[in-house]
Amino acid sequence: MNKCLGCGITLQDKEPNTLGYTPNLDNKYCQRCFQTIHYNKELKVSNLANQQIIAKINKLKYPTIFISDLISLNSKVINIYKSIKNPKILVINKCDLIPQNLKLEHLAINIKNVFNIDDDIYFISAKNNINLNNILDFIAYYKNVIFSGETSSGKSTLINKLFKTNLTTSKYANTTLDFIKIKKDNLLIYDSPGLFINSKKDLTKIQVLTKKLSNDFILSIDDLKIKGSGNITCFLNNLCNVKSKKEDLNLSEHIILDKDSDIELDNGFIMAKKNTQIITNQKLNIRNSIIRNYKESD
Ligand SMILES: Nc1nc2c(ncn2[C@@H]2O[C@H](COP(=O)(O)OP(=O)(O)OP(=O)(O)O)[C@@H](O)[C@H]2O)c(=O)[nH]1
Ligand SMILES: [Mg+2]
Repeated sequence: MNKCLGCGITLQDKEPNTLGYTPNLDNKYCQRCFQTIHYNKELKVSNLANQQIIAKINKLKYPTIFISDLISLNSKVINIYKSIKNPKILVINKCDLIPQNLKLEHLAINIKNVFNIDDDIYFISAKNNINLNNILDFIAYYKNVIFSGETSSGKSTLINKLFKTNLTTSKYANTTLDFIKIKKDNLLIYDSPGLFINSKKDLTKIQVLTKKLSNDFILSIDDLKIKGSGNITCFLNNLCNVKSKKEDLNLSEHIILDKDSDIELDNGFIMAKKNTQIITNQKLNIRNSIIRNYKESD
């Protein structure tokens, strides 16, 4: 059976409402990919289980290029990254969106230390062709590699850039539906379905907000409510809904930070200095800060 060149699903011409449908089996792309490519339509599908995808990656045993971005990178993502047993590198894509005053080489060192990672870390932009040579070197060395990572991290975009393929890419989740084997010269490349780890928003811009916490004003970032004392800097997906309102709310989680820390969110993180007092409505995931010597000026 032929597979769709865009998303990897097996093509079929019997069930229009089932994945892989195409009215003509001579077509190279399924109808879903066709509509995504030409009409930028979102056609939702359910997520594959992360364990199933990781099990296949570990079974293939090929060195793995794991892709994330600065806003999505958190302990949940790193735990899944670490469950890949193959030789691997961590690639932080979309570096074109990272504020210029964050130095990428410092960030890479801090991320290694904070998350205890021995593998190489590279910041790249698939969109703007930044630092793609490091990825090409890894591929040239190992010859057979798998691209993995969270949905919408830019795996298929990167493969298209590197190998001039026409994989389907989109701003919506779950674009690639199955493993796609690509042979180029003496290389064997696998694209893979995205992992579903964070609740995702389409990342087109990172907003940086510096706020002074107070006990009277409640800062809301999507569902998170936060008050306290001290200064914080938020690095957030631009689509996060941020509000600050004078409000008397009874919040139950109290924390005093004993070192410079980041509060991990699904679509960003909040950097808070040592001794910041935080009161929130949620249990927080806190890590040592990956930002050091942050200077506000751009
Ligand atoms: N700003 C920016 N956007 C990027 C970059 N690389 C990819 N994107 C965008 O990220 C979105 C997702 O890209 P895809 O290549 O479809 O992501 P994927 O990881 O293959 O997603 P799944 O197939 O769902 O797992 C698209 O809107 C891309 O244009 C980048 O370097 N910078
Ligand atoms: Mg993809």
